[in-house]
Amino acid sequence: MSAKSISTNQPSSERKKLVWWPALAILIAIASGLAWFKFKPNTPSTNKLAMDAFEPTVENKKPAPGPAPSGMVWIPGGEFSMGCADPTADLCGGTETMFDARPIHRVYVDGFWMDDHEVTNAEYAAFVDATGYITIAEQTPKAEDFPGAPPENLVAGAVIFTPTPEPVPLNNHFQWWRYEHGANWRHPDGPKSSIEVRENFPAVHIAYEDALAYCQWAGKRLPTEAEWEFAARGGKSGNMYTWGSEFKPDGKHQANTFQGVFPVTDAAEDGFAGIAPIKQFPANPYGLYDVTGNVWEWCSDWYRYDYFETLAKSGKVARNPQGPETPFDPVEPSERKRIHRGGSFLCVDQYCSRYIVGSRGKGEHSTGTNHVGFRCVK
Ligand SMILES: [Ca+2]
Ligand SMILES: [Cu+2]
Repeated sequence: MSAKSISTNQPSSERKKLVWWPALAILIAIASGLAWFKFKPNTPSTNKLAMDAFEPTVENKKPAPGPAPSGMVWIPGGEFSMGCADPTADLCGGTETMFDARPIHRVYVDGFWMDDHEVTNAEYAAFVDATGYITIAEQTPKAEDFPGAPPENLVAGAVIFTPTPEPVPLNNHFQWWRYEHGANWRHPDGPKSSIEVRENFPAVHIAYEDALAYCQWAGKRLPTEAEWEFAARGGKSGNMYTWGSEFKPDGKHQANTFQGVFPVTDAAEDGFAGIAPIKQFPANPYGLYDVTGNVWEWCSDWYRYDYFETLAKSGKVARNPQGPETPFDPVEPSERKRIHRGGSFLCVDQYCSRYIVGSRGKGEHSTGTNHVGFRCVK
C-alpha cells in the first residue's frame, strides 16, 4: 500500500520539513507505508453498508436569535449523520477509501452564525491594519525550532503549489510543493505577487493561529469540525457533495476544483485555473458559498484519524463534539495537526477527492499554504 492511500494533496507540515528535504520526504514515504499497515481501517467494507448508515438530518426549529450579522447566515443546528461512505466505487469518488471519515455516526450541534464566505484578503487586511498582526509566514523561522537546518534556509516564507513539467507518480507531494521565500498572505504566489488585484480572493498562507487571531479580533471563532459539516450539508443527509450526489449536475461545475492531469496542467474546466474570487458558484441551501473547493478551511478540532470511531463507540449521539484532546496522524506521528475541511482548487479525483462533503483534511497547525484559508462562526 502506498503513502498515497492515506495522505492528501496538502503539504501538511512543510514549513517544518522543507528545510531538510529530500531526506525527510523519503523517511515520510517509508513511515507512511508502515503506518498504513498498523492503522489499517476496520470499518465497513462495502459502500452500500456505509450509505445505509445515513439517517435524516433533524434541524432545530428555533429561529435565528436576531438579525444576521453582516456577511453571516444562521445555521440552525440539530442532529445529523456525519462522515462519508467509501467513495472509491462512485464516479468521481477518487482513489482513497477515506477510512478516517468512518464510521458514519450521529452528532448534534447547537445553532450558530457562520460567515457565508471564506475570509477575503480585504477582510484580513482590515484586521492587520487595525492590529499590526504579523502572520507566521512573515516571521523568520527560529533556529531552535529547526535544529540542524542550514542558516540560509531560515528565511520567512510559505509553501506554494507548483505544477510539475511532466506527469509524475502521485506518491510524494514534495514534487509539487515548494518553500518560497517571501511568500505570505500579502504575496500569495511569492514576493513579486500582490493582493492588490485580489481583494475578493480568500486570504491564504494563513496558519491556524493566524486564523484564530482574526476570529478573535472579529468577535468570532473557528467552527468545530462537526459544526462545519452540519453547515456544509445544508440540512440534507448522505449527499456526496454539498449540492447533491452528482459531481456535475447538468454538466455544470459547482465548485472550484482541479481538472486535467494532476499536478501538471489545470484544465480550468470550472472556469478557474488555481484560486478563484469568492462566490463564483451557487451557495448551498444555508447560503454558504465555496464550502466545497477553492481553499481548505481551518476547523478548531485537533486531527485524530480514529476520532469518529471513538465517538461512535460511545453508542450515543455526540453532542457538540470539540475534537480529541490531542492530535494524532499515523502518517506523521510527530506533527500536531488541526482539521481542514472542504477541499481546494487542487482537489481532483485522480489524487485527492476531498471535495466530498463528509471527507476530512488535516494540516500541521503552524503551516499555511496557498490553498488553505478559513471562515468564522459565532
Ligand atoms: Ca479550477
Ligand atoms: Cu484535495
